[in-house]
Amino acid sequence: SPAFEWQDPLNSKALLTEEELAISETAERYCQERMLPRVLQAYRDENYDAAILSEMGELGLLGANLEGYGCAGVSTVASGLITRAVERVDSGYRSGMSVQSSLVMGGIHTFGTAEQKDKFLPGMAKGKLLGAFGLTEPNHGSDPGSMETTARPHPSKKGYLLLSGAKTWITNSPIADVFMIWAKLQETGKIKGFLVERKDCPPGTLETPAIKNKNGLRASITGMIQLDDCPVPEANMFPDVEGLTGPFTCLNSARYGIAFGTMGALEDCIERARTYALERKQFKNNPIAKYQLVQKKLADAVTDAAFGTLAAIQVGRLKDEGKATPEMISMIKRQNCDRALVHARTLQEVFGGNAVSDEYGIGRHVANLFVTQTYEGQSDIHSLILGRAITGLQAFV
Ligand code: TGC
Ligand code: FAD
Repeated sequence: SPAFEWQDPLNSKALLTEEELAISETAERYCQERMLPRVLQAYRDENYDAAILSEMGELGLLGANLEGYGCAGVSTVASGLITRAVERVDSGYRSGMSVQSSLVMGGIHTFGTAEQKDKFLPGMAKGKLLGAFGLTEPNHGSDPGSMETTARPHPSKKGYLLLSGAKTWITNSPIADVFMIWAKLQETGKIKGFLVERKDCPPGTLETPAIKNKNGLRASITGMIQLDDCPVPEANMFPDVEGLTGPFTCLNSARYGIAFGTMGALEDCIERARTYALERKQFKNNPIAKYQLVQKKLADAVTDAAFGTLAAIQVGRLKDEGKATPEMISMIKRQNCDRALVHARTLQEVFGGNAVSDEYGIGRHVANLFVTQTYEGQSDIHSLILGRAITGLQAFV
C-alpha cells in the first residue's frame, strides 16, 4: 500500500513528466551543491555572486521555458520546478534569476523585434549578459500607471530618444548590462518599453547606485536606475506594445515563478524545523517533535506547501494550454507567498532562542519571504485584483 511521504504528501511528483523530473533533479543538485554553501556568508556580507547566473546559464536553467536563442524550451511547470529549487536555498538567488529569466528575457522574447532577440537573448541565456527590469519608481510602486519617467525625442540626433526619471528597488540594477525601462512617451503619455545598454550610455546619463543595508533579500543585489537625458535608439524600443500590458505580461510569468519558488523556501523551513524538533529534547528527555503543539505547526505548514505546489502545477499546465488568466496567477502568488511567510514565522518558534542565530537559516527565510509578499504586487494588491474579478467593481482608486 502507498506510504505517506511528508516531503510530498499529495504525491505531486506523479503529475510531472520524466523530463520535468530530470530538470528538477538537475536544478536541485546544482542548488544544494553549489549555491547552498555560499548563502550564509553572502547574506552576512550582503553580497550577490553574479557567477551564479553564468553557472545557471551553463546548465540551461535561464529563460528555460523560452523557445530558441539557446533557451531550453521546457514546460512552464519545469521552469517552476527550477525556481522552487533555487528558492529552497534563498529567495534572493531566485530573485536574481527571475528578473533575468522571466522579466527581461521573457519580455524581449514576447515583445522584442527579431534584431533585439538576436542581440540580447543568447548572451542572457548563458548568463553572460545580465538584465534588470525598471518599473517601480520612488513615488509609484503599486500604481505604476502613474509613472513619471519619460522618453522624449532627441533634439539633435535623429532616431534617438532621451530617457529621464528614476526607478527604485530594482533587482540586479548595479550589475546589469541591459535595462528594460518602462517610460511614458512625452508626446502621447503612452507607456513604452526600452532596452537601455549600459555600455552605450554617455557618462552621467545612467547611474545605478546600490541600495544597501537591507533587512531581507541580502543575498541578492538591489539598486536604483537614474536616467538623466539618457540617449536610447528608437530601435531599442518595443514597437508593438504600449500601456501597462507590456510590463504586466512580463510580470505574469515572474509572479508564477514566485508562487512556485516560495514553496521551496517553505519546504526548507519545514525540513529544518522537523530536523531540529526531532533532535531538541525538553521535559523528561522528550524530543520537542513529540509535543502536539509542535506537530500542529508542522502539519499546518506541510499541508499548505502541498496545496500550494499542486495549485502551481495546475496553473502551469493551464498556462501552457493558453487557458491561464492573470487572476489565477494573482491567486497563487498571493496565497503561496502569504502562507509561506506565515508558516516560516510560526516554524521559527520551534527553534526557541536558536532561531536568532543565522546559522539555523530560518530567520533568513522569514525576512526574505516578507519581500516576496511585497514585490511583484503586494498581497493586498492581488486581493484587489481578485476582488475586482469577483465583483466586477474596482477598488484601487
Ligand atoms: P489596469 O487598468 O488593471 O490595467 C492596465 C492595462 O494592463 C492590462 N493588464 C494586464 N495585461 C497582462 N497581464 C496582466 N496581469 C494585466 N493586468 C492588467 C489591462 O488589461 C489594461 O490593458 P489596456 O489595454 O486596457 O490598457 O491597471 P491599473 O493601473 O488599474 O493597475 C492596477 C494594478 C494594481 C492591478 C496594477 O497596477 C498592479 O498590478 N500593481 C502592482 C505593481 C507591481 O506588480 N509591480 C511589480 C514591479 S516589478 C517587481 O517587483 C520585480 S521584483 C523581481 C524579483 O526580484 O524577483
Ligand atoms: P506602495 O505602493 O507604497 O504600497 C505600500 C502599502 O500600501 C502596501 O501594503 C500596499 O498593498 C498598500 N496599498 C497601496 N495601494 C493600495 C490600495 N489602492 N488599496 C489598498 N492598499 C494599498 N520593482 C521593479 O520594478 N523591479 C525590480 O526588479 C524590483 N525588485 C525589488 C526588489 C526588492 C528587494 C524590493 C523590496 C522591491 C522590488 N521592486 C522592484 C519593487 C516592488 O515591486 C514594490 O516595492 C512593490 O510593487 C510595492 O510598491 P511600494 O514599495 O511603492 O509600496
